[in-house]
Amino acid sequence: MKGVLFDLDGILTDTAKFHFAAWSRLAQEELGVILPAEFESELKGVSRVDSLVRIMDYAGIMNNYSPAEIKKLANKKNDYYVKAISSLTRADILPGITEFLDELTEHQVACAIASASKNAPLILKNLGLSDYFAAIADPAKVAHGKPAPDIFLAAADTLGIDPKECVGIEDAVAGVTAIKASGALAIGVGDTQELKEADIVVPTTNELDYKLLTQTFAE
Ligand code: B16
Ligand code: MG
Repeated sequence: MKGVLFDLDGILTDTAKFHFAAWSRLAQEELGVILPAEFESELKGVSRVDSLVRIMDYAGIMNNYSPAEIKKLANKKNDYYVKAISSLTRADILPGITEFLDELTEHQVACAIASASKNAPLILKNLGLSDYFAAIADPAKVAHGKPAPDIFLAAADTLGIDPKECVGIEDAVAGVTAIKASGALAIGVGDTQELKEADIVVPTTNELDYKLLTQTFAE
């Protein structure tokens, strides 16, 4: 095992609540709909524009907007979101993550980010984690979002490591599917049943450690 490909939202920090708050505000102000709570998990790993399309679909107004108007709405949501994540600090790193990254550094395992978020560099900076990652795959440069493997393939490629020698870590079903399709081994963080496609599932980020990675590889 030579590399670890990290999802960001839900693995390094919990930004789903900020995404949901920003989408809820936009939906209420601009589309006149209240989003049900389920949208918080339904939009995990889904790209910005695809999230908006799903929300418009829910509101039954998809056909009323031009591509330019959709872009404007997506930008407005991003303004709300960026404002919210500006308050992120080291205290917002999920349990066990810093220790896990220290262990990987110690064992000279390369780390990359495979996130759908175009805000990944800013989030890493605010969390003080940028230096742990040799690469951040650019979601703007990949053809297909998760569950397609593209972002994980791009992350492994930027590290210069074969995906088969990598482990991907994800909290979303679409993300686990993407990891498996890339050829990397998948560790899911969350519900065993929901993430059953993963090679191994742990309940929280606290259980992530180097030993678990080597065990997953040995199986
Ligand atoms: P942005 P991940 C995903 O990140 C989020 O889970 C998803 O809710 C969000 O819409 C997407 O990034 C795009 O984010 O609007 O910041 O570009 O889970 O793939 O790290
Ligand atoms: Mg995620």
